[in-house]
Amino acid sequence: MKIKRVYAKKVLDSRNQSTIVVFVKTDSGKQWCAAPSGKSKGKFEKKSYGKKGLDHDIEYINSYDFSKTKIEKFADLKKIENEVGKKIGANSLYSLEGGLLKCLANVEKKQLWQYLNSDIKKLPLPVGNCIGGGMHSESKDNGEKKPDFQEFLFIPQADSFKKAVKINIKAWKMCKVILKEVDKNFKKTLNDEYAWETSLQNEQILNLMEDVRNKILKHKGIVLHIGLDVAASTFYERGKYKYYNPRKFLDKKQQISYINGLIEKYKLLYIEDPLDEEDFKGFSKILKENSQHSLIVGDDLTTTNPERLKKAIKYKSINSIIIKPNQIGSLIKMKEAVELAKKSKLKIIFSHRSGETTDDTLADLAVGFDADFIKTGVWGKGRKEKLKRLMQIEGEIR
Ligand code: 2PG
Ligand code: MG
Repeated sequence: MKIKRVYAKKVLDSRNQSTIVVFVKTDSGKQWCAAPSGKSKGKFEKKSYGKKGLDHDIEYINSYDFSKTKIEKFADLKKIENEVGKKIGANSLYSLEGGLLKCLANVEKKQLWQYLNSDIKKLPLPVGNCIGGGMHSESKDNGEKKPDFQEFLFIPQADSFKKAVKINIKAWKMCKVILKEVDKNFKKTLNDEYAWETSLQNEQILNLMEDVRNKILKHKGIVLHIGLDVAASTFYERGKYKYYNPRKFLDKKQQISYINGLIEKYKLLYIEDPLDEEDFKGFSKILKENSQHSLIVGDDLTTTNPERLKKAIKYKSINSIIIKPNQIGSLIKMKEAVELAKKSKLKIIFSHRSGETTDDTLADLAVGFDADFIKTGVWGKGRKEKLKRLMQIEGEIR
């Protein structure tokens, strides 16, 4: 494949902050890929941009001569990483590699997911953020509280992806109706990921979600699971998990038993980052209790990094992993993480970031890498594009 032109520029994400988009022109066609940006980032994520920042990454990509770089297959992205990977950050590298990869698919006249794996038998299940707290939600100036957990998730199972998305939207609308009744501070505002903002406490929300689940389950043939992204590192400080709503400080042991209790009480299917990002051993205590019935998911713990995943496997910390391409930047390393996770029988969840663009590459990656779930939010700008793309793929493979 002959690379004719590579052009990078700034684009605004859903939080109106600048991120990067890269356009790639080759003899097989033109493609683009934009990077999202996280807010509750893991400490071990690769930096989004190089030392001199986004503008410098853009200048660097725009002035680099790619005409002599021969890219013929996925593994050749390594050449890009060797040549420019050390000079730019993870967002820039991901956008560049994503654009090139889509052009490689063009060479074979395939869509990206087909290029990665044309023998796909399943689509991922949608994981939808219905109610939000933590770093993704605003605290109101009048001192109103927000939930300490970051994401309250619904995970529907249905006989099609489209139906599953519809169930999530229905559940999200029902959450609004109940929040209006039970939260006197509810202002119908949505957070970064289009989840409802509320002043309710974690367990009040879980009760509300059970209510929604029971109402929806009345419809035959529907399964609706409840999940959480605790994002525990965001409120962990010097040995304590600091809760504000209601105020309580838990030590590591107390946090583990609190989480185990919630899993049991609410039959949680999915719990992401229940503990701090350095606590591999603590995760393994939660997994040991719950491995038969729940997904204990690493995000900030593993940061799509094969080395950290190896450690999580060694300690038996998790049975599921979040894959966010821009946490690591390198698609080669991302693939390595996915393959290692599969080998160890972990469930795979491809995930959006809280600041999103309208790019839908994530959907093709999730399908092509045979993910079990995709976490994209329920709907809304930056989210719906990925969900629509999955529905389109569903139409093609059925
Ligand atoms: C997470 C993500 C996405 P952020 O913690 O899982 O929901 O948040 O993109 O802010 O890191
Ligand atoms: Mg997370």
